[in-house]
Amino acid sequence: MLKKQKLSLIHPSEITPENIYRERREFIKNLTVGISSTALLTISNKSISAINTLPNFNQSKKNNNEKISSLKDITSYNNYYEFGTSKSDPSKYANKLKTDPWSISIEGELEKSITLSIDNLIKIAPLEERIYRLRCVEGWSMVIPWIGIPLNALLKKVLPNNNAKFVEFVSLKRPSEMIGQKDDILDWPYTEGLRIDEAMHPLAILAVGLYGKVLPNQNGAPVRLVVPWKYGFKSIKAITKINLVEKMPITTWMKANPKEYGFYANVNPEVDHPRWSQASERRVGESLLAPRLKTRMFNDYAEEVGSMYQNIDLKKYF
Ligand SMILES: Nc1nc2c(c(=O)[nH]1)N[C@H]1C(S)=C(S)[C@@H](COP(=O)(O)O)O[C@H]1N2
Ligand SMILES: [Mo]
Repeated sequence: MLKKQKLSLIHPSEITPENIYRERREFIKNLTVGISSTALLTISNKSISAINTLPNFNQSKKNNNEKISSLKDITSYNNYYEFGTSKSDPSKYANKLKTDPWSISIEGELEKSITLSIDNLIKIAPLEERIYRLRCVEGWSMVIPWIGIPLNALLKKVLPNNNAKFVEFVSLKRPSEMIGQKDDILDWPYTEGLRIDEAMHPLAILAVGLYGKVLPNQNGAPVRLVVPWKYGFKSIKAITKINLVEKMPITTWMKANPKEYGFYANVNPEVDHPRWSQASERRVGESLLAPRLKTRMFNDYAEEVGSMYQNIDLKKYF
């Protein structure tokens, strides 16, 4: 499906100096240990945390000449309304969330519904590093080194039937630990969706880590979606359910404000949000005086994903 592997699909060995690469190999090896053996059965969220003792990413690492955002920015400037609407709320309050044990149920139009622990989820395919730019509809972006598995590896395992036209994703609802859910600013649980072909696209991943570590709670632990050609709000955090459905799901943001948020939410510099221009973006962490960066069609993945939207009016289906 991918003609040319570019940007974040570049293997780590091609974008890091040899020594960092070797450290990365060690890390990946540790993360994926047991994928082909039964050892993994005993790995819990806690033992995955052993990874936290491994060396940090090198700050100078680049992605297509874009500097990777600092771990501090990635973990302290977040959108996660379950913990409050301010960018600093998730880093303050998300540590209260208990992410172990966790289960994701996969149900709907498929051969057989299953429930997976995180341990079993990461057994489905080798963990990979993917460096993606996260572009928020509010007009800022960050470059984030994710660790995860392709979403399509999971979907292929559960054998969707011919009625499975869309995939609905549902976040956790647990107001006792998610203090933002005590307010009804959104209709909880947070819900998102993709068309089945979008969900099968190799760029879409389920992330369980970033910066060589287990995913911090404020970034969506223990598992979140990352769809790099779409606005950040499609990348739903703390997933508990994946539902294969026939009809297009109504997502949280569509319900909250259908004039401002559509189902597709493809990054598109030519179609503005009513309140924010989408033509350019500010990189979080850069000086406020730095010139804004030009936003690219499909967040620069036009070559990879453009064919999925050839026959639709992107102004109408925003
Ligand atoms: N469950 C849930 N997922 C969510 C959100 C949220 O409020 N709740 N916010 C979204 C938005 S608007 C963005 S921009 C990204 C931010 O991801 P980050 O904090 O890891 O950068 O998460 C998305 N996923
Ligand atoms: Mo966002």
